[in-house]
Amino acid sequence: MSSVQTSPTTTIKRLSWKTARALPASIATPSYDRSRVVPGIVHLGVGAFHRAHQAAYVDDCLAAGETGWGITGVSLRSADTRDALTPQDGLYTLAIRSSGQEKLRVIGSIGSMLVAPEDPSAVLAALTDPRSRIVTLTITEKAYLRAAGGGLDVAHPDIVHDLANPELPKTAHGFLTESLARRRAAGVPPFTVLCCDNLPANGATLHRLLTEFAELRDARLDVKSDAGIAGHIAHQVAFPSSMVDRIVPATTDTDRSRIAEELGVEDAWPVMTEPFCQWVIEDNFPQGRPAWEQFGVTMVSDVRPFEDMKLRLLNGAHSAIAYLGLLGGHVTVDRAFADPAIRAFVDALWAEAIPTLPRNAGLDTASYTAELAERFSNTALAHRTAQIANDGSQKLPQRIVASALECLEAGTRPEHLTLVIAAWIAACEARGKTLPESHFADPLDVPLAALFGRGLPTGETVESVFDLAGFAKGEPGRGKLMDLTTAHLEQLRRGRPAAAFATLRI
Ligand code: CS2
Repeated sequence: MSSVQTSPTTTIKRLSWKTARALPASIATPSYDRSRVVPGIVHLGVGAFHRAHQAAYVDDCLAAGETGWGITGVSLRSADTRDALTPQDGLYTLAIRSSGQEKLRVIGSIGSMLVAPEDPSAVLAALTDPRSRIVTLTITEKAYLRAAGGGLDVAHPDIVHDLANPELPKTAHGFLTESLARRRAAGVPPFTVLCCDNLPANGATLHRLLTEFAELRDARLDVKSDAGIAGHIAHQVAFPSSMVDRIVPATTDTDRSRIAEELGVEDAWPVMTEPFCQWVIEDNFPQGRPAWEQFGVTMVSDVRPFEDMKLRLLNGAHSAIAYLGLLGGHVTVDRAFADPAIRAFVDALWAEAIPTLPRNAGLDTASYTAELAERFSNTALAHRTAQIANDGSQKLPQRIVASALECLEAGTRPEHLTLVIAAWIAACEARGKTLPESHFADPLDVPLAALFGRGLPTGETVESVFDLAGFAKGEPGRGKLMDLTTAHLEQLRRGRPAAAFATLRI
């Protein structure tokens, strides 16, 4: 039996299929026979979000008797999740937390785990296995390697590497393209690619980026376009878009100890989440799919309205709360949201963004924002503002900049939206000063630090940041957005967010 050595004298049993049978009755455990489950889904990016969301839906399907959809989890970077879960037979605890309540459930849908940098061939083998009919992804915005402006970042070292070494890829693009090529050569139908990241039109976006990558690969291998893999990916592979939603704060050591006490055995990596869970998927799965709709998933023909509403209202507000919260000294979302100035700001932000959402799509924005307000007030989650603050340059385009540009087109002034951009810049500038140096991170940290080091006037700083991040690239409203952002950043540079709020008369 696997175990954890906690001190020279005590050995605590580890969560596993065997120990799960003896857990307290209040904890739900998988009731299915895992030896009958075959791997049907390969998931890239097996982090906490996937384990709180998709893996739980698949666990429901397996509990209902499906056997063809076990998950092979792949980490594209670190071995941490594999190291934590493999000794537990892939099992882990999902803690569903609301103010004053916690429900525990053990999830068993992840059958095995692979670490791409350790063994890229094993990942390619899993992706090429004819039983793998769906590949899902939660690799975060930055792993799509988009250049400023949206196309593939062809100069990125990992893209350059993967084009030169197609059999030893590092990126999702490299793995997907090589395995689709091998499947085609072996006469195995392509898997369906289901993107689950917070990008607009995420399936279509990945489809475009992958086709671009495959075109470069074909050109390098000197393959004629009709024989190349790019045409196959462009025309024969399905990329349904999906909207995913569940708030998943990072697990802390306190969480680990509490869960171990509840279970009576050690779980090296339990996942914390909220009761709310939503998944809306475009129903385009030529090789079949689990009966997700029986477990609360909404299958639709066009995910766009749901996606826009979620990105602009939930994620947009999250980023606002994160940066304004950090500048105002709030460590968690619920504490920041309880600050009357931030709460009023978020209401005003929603009022600005809502008119940019698709009309006649049946969206009920009033109940959506009321529910968001409840979710943001969940005191049991302790969702850190610094966690959401990560990767702002990758997140703000779809959460904030897109709606701000549409406000301008419609003739309204996106004052609150541009204040979020200014707050992101101010929070980045504050690191190493009023905020700890590595409080949060961004792929642009190195050029941003160089830029801030030049001590430029506010307007020039804003323009350089827009250039670096590609915000509103080529858009007629870019100048106006920069002006509004500059006015807010002037205020924020002078003091606390209160000064900037005052301009907005909050
Ligand atoms: C958050 C999201 O960290 C972030 O950027 O806004 O992870 C958010 O919690 C999820 O999208 C909720 O579904």
